Amino acid sequence: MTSIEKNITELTPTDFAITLEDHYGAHNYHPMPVVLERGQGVFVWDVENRPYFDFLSAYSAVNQGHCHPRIVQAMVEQAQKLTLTSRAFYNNQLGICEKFLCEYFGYDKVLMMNSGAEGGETALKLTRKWAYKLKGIPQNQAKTVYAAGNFWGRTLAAISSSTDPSSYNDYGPLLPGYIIVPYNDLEALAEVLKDPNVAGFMVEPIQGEAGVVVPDEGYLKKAYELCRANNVLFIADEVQTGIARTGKRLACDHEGFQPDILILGKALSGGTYPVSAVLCRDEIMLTIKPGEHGSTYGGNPLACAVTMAALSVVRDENLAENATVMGELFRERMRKIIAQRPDLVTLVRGKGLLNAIEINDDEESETAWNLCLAFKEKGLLAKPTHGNKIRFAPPLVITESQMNEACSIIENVILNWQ
Ligand code: IF1
Repeated sequence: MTSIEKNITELTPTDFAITLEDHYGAHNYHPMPVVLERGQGVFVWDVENRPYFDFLSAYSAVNQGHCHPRIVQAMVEQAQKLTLTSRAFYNNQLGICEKFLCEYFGYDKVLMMNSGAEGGETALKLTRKWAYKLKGIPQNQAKTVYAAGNFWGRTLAAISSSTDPSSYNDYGPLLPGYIIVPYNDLEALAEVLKDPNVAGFMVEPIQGEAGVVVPDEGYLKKAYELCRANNVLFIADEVQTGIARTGKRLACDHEGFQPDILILGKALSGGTYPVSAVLCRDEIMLTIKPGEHGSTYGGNPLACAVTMAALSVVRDENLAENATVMGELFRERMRKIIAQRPDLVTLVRGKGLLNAIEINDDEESETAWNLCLAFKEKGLLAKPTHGNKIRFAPPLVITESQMNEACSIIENVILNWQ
């Protein structure tokens, strides 16, 4: 027996799982000390059979709730028939899924990939192709604009736009051709758009990783209009905000405009399978020719079956409407807590069921982490972001009584905090 095998034999199921991950897995995460085994709707259970409200929803991938029966059924049925063909051949699910996606979101064409980061990469490649083929930018001169605080994944293209050193430190050289402007700043955007070599502006309608930063009302629409006036593509990263999370089909729907390029991921599969998609007009999509982009798993029949089921659930169960109502209830309850403990919690912000509270402590302090540990002890899972913010994003299927119960857990912990 190796030393690890000797040591793990007497551990609790929780410590056993944590010890194995620690010993054999890369240390690229710092999870909360809870080991989950199953999930249903808004709840997950740990290996000791303790239930928790899931107020992270796998970073908004599980909008439809854990193991939604309709999605799982579609998955199992398709998995028993055909899972992967590669794009070297046609499959009978891709076309109907592409039609479904185009009609659901109102675009001419869609390109399916797997992760959100790949969706972002695809959008960037489309933007550059469009810049050279149609806008007439000289080869290798195209620039793309991003907002400070952006997060769109871990690939080199994604971290090249990051303003967070923990994302990009020691991974250079990074991609050239990037411009960063402050978020929620139209003047700064207008200024950089004057450069004729700017091809696109990629932005999250609400910045998730940055701590659920909601821009001023009208910012997105005006940014879109500025892009339009300068023949620059507006690329919406709705990987986290899309699919009813903020109370509308897309967060951009709140301001009534259609992004030139739309990136979706996460909840496209309801948390069952990695699926992402990029949607745009023919003019943009058809700049990419056969052999110029793709992936082995992108658009596979299993992904397609799961995607159609996951989006049908969002529509049939009115999840956007529920997110609006439950989000208002949540923020109202948080405001009452803040009124009693302004020394500990300074504000609540968000839209629909993408919300965060800010803890009255600097980003290096452990208060938010310790609060999350206390929530966990009382049966609710949430995670701090950027040190002093706690994101709350339950599955959109949450009921009013479940929301009230969850808010009471948060309330009890905060009001009794020393
Ligand atoms: C991690 C946060 C969330 C995203 C937006 C693209 C992607 C993401 C707006 C890439 C991914 C993640 C991934 C996860 C942590 C996380 C996150 F904590 F960083 F802030 F969700 F809020 N666009 N978000 O939020 O999608 O390639 O991961 O499928 O640890 O990287 P992906």
